[in-house]
Amino acid sequence: MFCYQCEQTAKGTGCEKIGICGKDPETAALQDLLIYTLKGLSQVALIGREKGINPKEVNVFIAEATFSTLTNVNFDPQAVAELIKKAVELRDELKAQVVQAGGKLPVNGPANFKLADSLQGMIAQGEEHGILAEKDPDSDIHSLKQTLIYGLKGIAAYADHAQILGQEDDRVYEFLQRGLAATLRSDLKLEEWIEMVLEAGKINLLTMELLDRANTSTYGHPVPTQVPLGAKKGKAILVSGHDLRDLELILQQTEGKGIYVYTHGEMLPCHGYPELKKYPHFYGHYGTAWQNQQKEFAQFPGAIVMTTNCIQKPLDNYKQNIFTTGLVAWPGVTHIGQDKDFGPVIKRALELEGFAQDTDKGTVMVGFARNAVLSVADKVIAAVKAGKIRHFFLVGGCDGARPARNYYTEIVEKIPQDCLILTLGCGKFKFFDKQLGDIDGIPRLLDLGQCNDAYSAIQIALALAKAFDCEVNDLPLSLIISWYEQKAVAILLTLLSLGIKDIRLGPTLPAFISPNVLDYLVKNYNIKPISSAEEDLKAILG
Ligand code: SF4
Ligand code: SF3
Repeated sequence: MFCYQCEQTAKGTGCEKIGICGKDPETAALQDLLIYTLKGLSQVALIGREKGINPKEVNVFIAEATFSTLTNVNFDPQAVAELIKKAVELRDELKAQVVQAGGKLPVNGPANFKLADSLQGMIAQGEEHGILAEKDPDSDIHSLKQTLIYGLKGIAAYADHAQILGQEDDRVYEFLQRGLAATLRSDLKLEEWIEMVLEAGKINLLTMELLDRANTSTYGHPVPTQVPLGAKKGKAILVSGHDLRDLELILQQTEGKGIYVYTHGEMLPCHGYPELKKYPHFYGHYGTAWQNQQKEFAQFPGAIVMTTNCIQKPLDNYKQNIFTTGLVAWPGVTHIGQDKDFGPVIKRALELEGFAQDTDKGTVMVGFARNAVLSVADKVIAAVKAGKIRHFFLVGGCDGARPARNYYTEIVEKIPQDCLILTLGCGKFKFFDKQLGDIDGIPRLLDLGQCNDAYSAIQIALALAKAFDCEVNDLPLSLIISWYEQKAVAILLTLLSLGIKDIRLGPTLPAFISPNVLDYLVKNYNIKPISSAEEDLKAILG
């Protein structure tokens, strides 16, 4: 196997024997084969589009299947194999329609390959189409092709979330297909690849806007909300991942059953949505970020549901308590299927002891998405003009296990009192429960939401730039980003496509970025790796 799509990659270069995330070589090969198959399906879909054939089923499937290969989503070889079979089935159905409409199909490659009958045969096929086997002879083009694929995985995740809540835009689906199919091409020049990668950033902004609309039109705009970190005596279900609809369904299905529902990880900001917080048994938040789940889940006295990334290998001491749904899968873990009947989860929660008593561990504030922040924009702008707010820091992104990530805790602790800190993503768990005070009633730490809510952060920055009649790059704003998986790659591409400069990225730079591509990013965007909290603060604040 070879995989270097995430920040945790082995030795900072690539996982070759087994994934640090727990992905085994068989699943890695199958994921490679799935991406290869999706490239072929995308080629056929693009030709179909020219002939006026554009089935929704194909569009949605390509987004879902691409999302399933994102880090920490699907570890089940059987589930990946089913997706490959479905991709081939859709491809062949679409080919027949395209031929009938007079379309001309590619004569070789993934639009034509014959899928092996057995799982072992599929694994062998996947090995033939891995990242290294498909390597472009030009290492910079190879780097940009991989960057595009990882950006597409992030876009696919956001598109899938938006689609679940009824928001779609065909430009997103078309780009996913064009991007996937483009990676088969050998005729594009370096500049064209750079353009394509930046286009991925633009499409991701559109996708995040769709998702923002999906979330806010379904559940209302988040409002500032105190979330307890302790527990309520009684039976409990813990919901992790990013899928708001799954959480809503769990809240509905547990009504009146004497079960309290808790959020984990990226579900924390859900407490701010009016249409979710209205459930009296939606109690509080448990635990921190994904990399601590083996310890934290083992101690949770109820059932646990993983709705999206980031699942870790379930330990035996809680394997019977954890469930997956949507695109998440782990071999041997009960999966809640498309009927979304969470009955088995409820049953398990009622069997388990639950929390024996009420415990108070304080609270954290969530709900500072764009609507809430922009409603106090006048106050914020006045505070900046009066010199009470010196600088804004966006410290956000993913969390992870690497000790170098303590940088993010340190910098938040050291940011001076006259600065505001905006955050989003699970990276916040490095500092989310710190009491950082306020400036004229404006909390110094504003939680904008999930990584899925990066659109809010961009809208806030654009609104501030408008108010101060300047460009985002001229604002007293510094972006200090932590990345781990491919949604963060998509967001980074969006920031670059908007021309945002001076981003500090860490804890390490992506292994898939070649030295020349990095050089291009440094020259054009002044992107830089994080250094130490002191040095970076000195450089930013002078
Ligand atoms: Fe390694 Fe990350 Fe790929 Fe997992 S997703 S195999 S940790 S590079
Ligand atoms: Fe986190 Fe997995 Fe990226 Fe959503 S939950 S930010 S890593």
